[in-house]
Amino acid sequence: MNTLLAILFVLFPSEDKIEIKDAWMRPSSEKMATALYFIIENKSETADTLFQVDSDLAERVEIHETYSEGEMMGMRKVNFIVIEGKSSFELKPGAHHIMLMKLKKNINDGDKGEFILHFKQAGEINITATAKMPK
Ligand SMILES: [Cu+2]
Repeated sequence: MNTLLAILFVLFPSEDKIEIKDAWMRPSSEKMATALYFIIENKSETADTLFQVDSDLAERVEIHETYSEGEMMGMRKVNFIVIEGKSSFELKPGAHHIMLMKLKKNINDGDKGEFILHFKQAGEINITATAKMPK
């Protein structure tokens, strides 16, 4: 057995504290914007924070929330999302989402995209999202 690997397993148990489910994004076109959605499940006792998302698909990636003030509906950038311990948080249309701006290429129905999610506790998590039309 690889000794380094054995040491790493002792230091970092492979038990997943954060699980990402149902990652999907809206089809869109080059130079336009689109949104990425997923469910974050925090299995640990302690809260974790999503503070950055990286992608090669877009020139800019931001964490957004949707807000309404009186008659006004809009969305704006937030710096992070906190997921309390033993709970889940859903990014979905009309709520929090990951905004992909200035797409580098078309995203067609069925296309797959790779993303790196950065959490304060869980570190980097790689996910794959599939493009599909919202229901
Ligand atoms: Cu947005």
